[in-house]
Amino acid sequence: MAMLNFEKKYRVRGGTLIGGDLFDFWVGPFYVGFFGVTTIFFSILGTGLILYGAAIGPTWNIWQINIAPPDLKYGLGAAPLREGGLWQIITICAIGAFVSWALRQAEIARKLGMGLHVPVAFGVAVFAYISLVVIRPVLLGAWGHGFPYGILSHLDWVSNVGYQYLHFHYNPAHMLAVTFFFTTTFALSLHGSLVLAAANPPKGDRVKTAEHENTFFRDTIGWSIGTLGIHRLGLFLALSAGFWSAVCIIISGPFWTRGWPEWWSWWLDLPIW
Ligand code: BCL
Ligand code: BCL
Ligand code: BPH
Ligand code: UQ8
Repeated sequence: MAMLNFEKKYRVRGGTLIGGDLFDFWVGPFYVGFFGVTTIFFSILGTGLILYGAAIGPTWNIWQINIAPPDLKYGLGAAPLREGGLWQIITICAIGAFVSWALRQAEIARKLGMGLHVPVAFGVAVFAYISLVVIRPVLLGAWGHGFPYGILSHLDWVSNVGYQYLHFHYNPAHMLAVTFFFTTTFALSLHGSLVLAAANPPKGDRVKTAEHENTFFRDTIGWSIGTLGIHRLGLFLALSAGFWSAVCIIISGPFWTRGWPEWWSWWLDLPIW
């Protein structure tokens, strides 16, 4: 793979978080690093265990392969391998792989003298995953509350848990999360289309500038958030979507056990009616 001059200049040692210059090198385009090795370790072990689980399971049908968490009776204890123990080890591998991935991103950012925005943003996705398979199960007292690892089975879990609270759409944090997801897509579609409109003029015409972009939205809606502002807004919207998703599932069970529609009775109970 061709290497840019810029990349040659920045392929220097140092900036690692631990271990000095242990594994501080590149393989082809990939930076390795200590956390690259731990990523590979957890990913191969976790994926291997999923394949092993499929091999001892009833099917190789890709849609139906399912690695289920332990029965609720095992509480927060370790379960036998075939009865949820596999799920527990795979969960440890997944968290190990995701955290290693974020730490490797942090090392790459430090080498380049960049901010840690990307690993921090990824941290919100990891937090959402950990809220599903660690935080909520621990608060409810059983690993059995985690979601099963299977393409269709994990959808069944979402549906079942949703109906357990009668109508999940009434969960206020779910409303915030859904709204942030929609708003993120809205913002990215405005941003992508605006940048392409300015940067892709017809043949022979000049590439337009940020001033044009600002003016387009001043003419349209009376205000422009600016070229830096749209990226701040996008990051805020996307991280809010992930954050409120984590909140909406953590509160379902540990803090609210009835149907979510009932939660809204506080509105009818206001003393002003
Ligand atoms: Mg899910 C759908 C993975 C948590 C609700 N989900 C999907 C599929 C994919 C997936 C199979 C497309 C996702 C996508 O494009 O994302 N889900 C997945 C993973 C996790 C996860 C890996 C996780 O936390 C580790 N899903 C959850 C939790 C629910 C949930 C429990 C709330 C978030 N998910 C849903 C619903 C749907 C999915 C509802 C769907 O309709 C959709 C589907 O079609 O299901 C059949 C965006 C990310 C990218 C575009 C980046 C690329 C990601 C690739 C495609 C992931 C491949 C995963 C692979 C099959 C898993 C095995 C890994 C190997 C062992 C290494
Ligand atoms: Mg809901 C959750 C939208 C209807 C029940 N629901 C969510 C949220 C999101 C949403 C706000 C999932 C996003 C998320 O958590 O991402 N729901 C949504 C919408 C509707 C909807 C838009 C709709 O009707 C239009 N939901 C319903 C109906 C209920 C319902 C009413 C079912 C009947 N909903 C639930 C339940 C849950 C949600 C139950 C949740 O648990 C879920 C939630 O909030 O979870 C937190 C977060 C992202 C992740 C968890 C992914 C993490 C990825 C990790 C870190 C990396 C994976 C790497 C991968 C393995 C690598 C693959 C290999 C490479 C490709 C090589
Ligand atoms: O590198 C990246 O992107 C290119 C990082 C990443 C990110 C980042 C990255 O920097 C950021 C900022 C986000 N994701 C942000 C977000 C959003 C909000 C904050 C949120 C909506 C979101 N990511 C969601 C998702 C989803 C969803 C919605 O389901 C998926 C599937 C992903 N993100 C996926 C990814 C990866 C492409 C990448 C990333 N987000 C992280 C890659 C990584 O961690 O690699 C190391 C690990 C492996 C190569 C494999 C590990 C295998 C495990 C050991 C076994 C599998 C276990 C698993 C639990 C089984 C699940 C089965 C399913 C069928 C349910
Ligand atoms: C066999 C092997 C892999 C050996 C490796 C050797 C080795 C020992 C390596 C160690 C290091 C290590 C741990 C490597 C792991 C390699 C693996 C397995 C990687 C998996 C990669 C992965 C998770 C891929 C998924 C990608 C995917 C499906 C993304 C979804 C679609 C999206 C969102 C695409 C993003 C497009 C993109 C590249 C954006 C980046 C970008 C942004 C965000 C941007 O803002 C911008 O403008 C400023 C850009 O332009 C500069 C961008 O490019």
